[in-house]
Amino acid sequence: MWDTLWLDGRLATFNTAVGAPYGLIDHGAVATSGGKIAWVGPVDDLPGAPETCAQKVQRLDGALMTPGLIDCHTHLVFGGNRAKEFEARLLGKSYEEIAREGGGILSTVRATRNASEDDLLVTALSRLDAFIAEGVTTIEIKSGYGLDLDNELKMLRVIRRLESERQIRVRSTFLGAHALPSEFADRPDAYIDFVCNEILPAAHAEGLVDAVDGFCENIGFSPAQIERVFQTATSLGLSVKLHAEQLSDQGGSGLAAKYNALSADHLEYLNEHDALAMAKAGTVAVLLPGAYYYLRETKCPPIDHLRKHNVPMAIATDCNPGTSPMTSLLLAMNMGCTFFHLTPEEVLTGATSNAARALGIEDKAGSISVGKNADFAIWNADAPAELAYNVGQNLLKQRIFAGTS
Ligand code: DI6
Ligand code: FE
Repeated sequence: MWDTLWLDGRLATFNTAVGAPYGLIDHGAVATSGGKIAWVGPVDDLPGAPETCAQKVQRLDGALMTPGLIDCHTHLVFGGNRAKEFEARLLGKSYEEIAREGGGILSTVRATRNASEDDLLVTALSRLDAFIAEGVTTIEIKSGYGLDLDNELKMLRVIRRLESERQIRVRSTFLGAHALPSEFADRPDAYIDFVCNEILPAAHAEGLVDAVDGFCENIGFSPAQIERVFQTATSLGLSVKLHAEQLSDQGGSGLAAKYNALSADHLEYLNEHDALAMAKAGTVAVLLPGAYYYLRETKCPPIDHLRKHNVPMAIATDCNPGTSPMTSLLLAMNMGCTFFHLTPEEVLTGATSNAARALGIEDKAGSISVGKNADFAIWNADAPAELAYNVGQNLLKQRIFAGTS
C-alpha cells in the first residue's frame, strides 16, 4: 500500500527516460510513500484499482503536475535594501557617485552586519514565502554580505534556520569571496587568506556549508584569488561553483570546469572554449536573466555555444538587493525565453532537473522519478509552456512537499 496516489494528472516529469518533451505523461499517476516517489506512469499501467493501491487517492482531474521548482542561485538573506540607490540613479546620479557615498554592495554589507540574526530571519522569510507561493520546494541561498567571521557565520545560521521555519529544502552556499570589505581595502590577497584560513574552515566545522562560491570579476576577485578559495574548498571536501563572466571574460568558467564545479553562473561573456570545458566537466550553466534585465545588459549569454556543446542550462532569480531584487522564479523563466531566446522546455528543465544538478542533488530532486523526494507543484494550466508564457500570473494550485501539502 502506498501512502498517496495522485491520479490522472498531466505529468511533466522531466525524466528523460520517458522520451517525450518535458518527460510528459498524459493521464499519469504518481504514488508516494514515506515522502518519496514510489511509482510513476500512465494510469492504465497501475497494478490495481486505485483505492486498493494507496491509503489516500487524490484526483488531479487532468491538471498539470511538475516537480517542485528549484531556484539554484539566490542571495535571499541580507539586511536593508537599495531602493534609495535605485531612486538616486534614476534621478541622474552615477554609479561612481553612489559608490563614493558608500553605496552599492558595501551598503548591504553594512546593513547586514548591523542586523541581528532574528532581523535577518524575518526579512528573509518574507521573501522566501514569495518563492514558496510559486511552487518552489528547494532553494539555494548564499552568504557573502557579512565578509567577516562573525557576520558570515550569522548569515549562514540564518540560512540553516530558514529550513526549519518552512516546508522547504535549503542549500547553503558560502560566498566569502563576494566583495572586498572596507577593512581590507587594497589588500585583496590578505582577505582571501582570511577567507581560506579562518572563515571557511569555521563555517564548515559548524556544518553550515553545502558548497563554496566566489565572484570572479574585475570588481570582484581574480581567477588566481578564486583558485585559492577553490583549493581550500576542495581540501575540505566541498563542491564549488562560481559567478563567472558576468561583466567581462575573466576565464572564470574555465577555472570552474578545472575544479569540476557544480555550476558557473551568469556567463554573458563566456567564450566557446570555456563552454566546451564546462561541457566536459559536467558543469551546469546557471543563467540569471533578472540581473541581465536589472543592469540593462545587452550581451546575452552564448546560448548557441551552450546548446552546441550540450552544456546543461539552469535558470535562477539571483534574488539580491543590488542587481536582481526579484522573488519570482516564474518571471525569471519568462525572461529566459524573452531575453535569451530559450524555449519553455529549456527554462522549465532549468528550474527543475538542471537546477538540481547545479546543486549536486540530482539523485534526490528535480524530476518525477521513482526514489526522488515527493516534491511537486500542481498548476491551473494545461500545457507546461503556460508557466513560462505568463508574466505576473501565478498559476500554482497546490504545492506538495515531501508527500504532503
Ligand atoms: N553578482 C551580482 O550581480 C551580485 N553579486 C554578484 O556576485 C550583486 C550583489 C549586490 O549588488 O548586492
Ligand atoms: Fe549572484
